[in-house]
Amino acid sequence: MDSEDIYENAGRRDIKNTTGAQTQSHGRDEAKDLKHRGSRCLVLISVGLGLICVLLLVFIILLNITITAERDMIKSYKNTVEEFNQTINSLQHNHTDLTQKNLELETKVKDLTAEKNQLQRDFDSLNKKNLVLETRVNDLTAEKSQLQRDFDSLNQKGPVCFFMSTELKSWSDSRQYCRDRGADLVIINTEEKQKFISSLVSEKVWIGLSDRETEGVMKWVDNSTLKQGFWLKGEPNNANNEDCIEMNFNRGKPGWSPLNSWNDLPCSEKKKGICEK
Ligand code: 2F8
Ligand code: CA
Repeated sequence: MDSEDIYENAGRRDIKNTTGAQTQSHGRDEAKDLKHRGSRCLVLISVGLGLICVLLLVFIILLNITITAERDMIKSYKNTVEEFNQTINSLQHNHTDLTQKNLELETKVKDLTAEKNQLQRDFDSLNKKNLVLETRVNDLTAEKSQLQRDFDSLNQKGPVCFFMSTELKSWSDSRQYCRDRGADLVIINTEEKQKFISSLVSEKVWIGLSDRETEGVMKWVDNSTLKQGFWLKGEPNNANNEDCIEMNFNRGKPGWSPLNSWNDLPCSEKKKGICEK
């Protein structure tokens, strides 16, 4: 029952009771009571609404706090994401730098490897040249020693002289011819001597070289072995049991030269000999 009904009913009752005074006073009390109850209802309703408002307010405040907290969290996430992005960018930058440096280093390594290979080739080539030069130095040292020995020997012997036998004889008889005169068939162990003897002769002559003892092992009359020969092309060929050596004089012969003039012949052939004293 709302307040209007209450007042309406109360009014109706007032009209019904207009005839009696007792009934009038009783009606006034009821109206008062109704009014009082209506006021209480209003207070209760107001309190309820107030409570609802307070609850709503609390709810709104809590909601606001939650929203603010979530907003802060989102902000913090955003900051973190931004930091991650910056870190990723920086890492990408570093990666690009490192890739570039790696490429540069690879190129450098390639260049250095090529340079190293070139240096190795130069080194090998120089090593080969050095070996050749060392061999040459050794040869020249040996030659110098030989020349020194020859020089000493000549110094001991006194002046050297060469002469040619006057008769045509076998190699042995020609040697004997020289020995009879305090000499022996000539030993030729240098280019200079070969050229010199060659310039003296104008016919084929015996020299002091043979392989009579052992075929193929040429020995001089002082028993030393042959070191350097001045052979005609294709000689010695032992064509007909040929163990004794002549200095050939045939300037028209193909391949002949002052440094290419020796030939092996049968020792029995008769020719003059060059003696050395
Ligand atoms: O008389 C022997 C002599 O004969 C030739 O020379 C003329 C041989 N030469 C060649 O075969 C090229 C010599 O070797 C040989 O001693
Ligand atoms: Ca020969």
